[in-house]
Parts: sequence; C-alpha cells; structure tokens
Amino acid sequence: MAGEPQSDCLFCKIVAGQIPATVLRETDGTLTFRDINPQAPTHVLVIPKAHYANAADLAAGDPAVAAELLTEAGEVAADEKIVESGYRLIFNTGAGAGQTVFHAHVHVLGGGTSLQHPG
Ligand code: DGP
Repeated sequence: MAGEPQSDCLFCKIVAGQIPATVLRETDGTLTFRDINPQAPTHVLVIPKAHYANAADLAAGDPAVAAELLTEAGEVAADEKIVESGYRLIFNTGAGAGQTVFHAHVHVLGGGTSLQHPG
C-alpha cells in the first residue's frame, strides 16, 4: 500500500535506522542525509519517511510532504551555505532517467563550479 514501509527498500531501512546514514535534518515527514556517492561537494538527499516509489506518487499520495521536500531542500541548502553559489534539485523518475532507488527522493547538489546542466 502507498506510504507503507517496504521491507526490501533501502531508504525505508535508513528511515528505520537499520542502515546507517549521515542524517542532517529530520521532520515528522522527511529525512535529509548525505548521498553515499557524492557527485558534488554538497550532495544531499531529502526523502519522505513514508514509502512512495517516486516524486509523482508522493505528490499524489501526500502533497503536504511533497511540498515539505522542497522546503527541506531549501533549508539544507542554507545549512550547507550553497544558496549564494547556486544549487540544483533533481528528481530522477524511472529507471530510464537514472532512478536506482525506488523510494522518492530529491537530490540537492551544489558547492562546486562544475555542476553539469542536464539539458
Ligand atoms: P537515484 O539514482 O536518483 O535513484 O539516486 C539514488 C541515490 O542514492 C544515489 O545517488 C546513491 C544514493 N544511495 C544509494 N545507496 C545509498 C545508501 O546506502 N546510503 C546513502 N546515504 N545513499 C545511498
């Protein structure tokens, strides 16, 4: 069922504390932690604690938490001091777009001078 923890989901395991992560921020509905394979000096993931396969499913199932993902992304960007230099928010959706973990997440990337533009 949408929102229910999935036993085979990596990010559900991080939410449950079964897999360690460097957690930077937490709200009732979201968790923010460092990406294990950083692609920029700051590379953070913001996820809903509840399981949704991707951002569109999250937006349909829990619009308030979907909005909170963006709020938290902005807050962690401020915490990481990457607002002035600029940062990117990326939602990979679907394997064809590079999504590898099918638990909704937004990448927050910044702090470098060589951020690649997707277009
Ligand atoms: P995506 O390709 O959009 O599904 O991004 C998944 C990201 O998750 C990828 O950048 C690497 C990150 N990741 C994968 N496994 C782990 C893990 O065990 N811990 C952390 N912190 N990040 C992980």
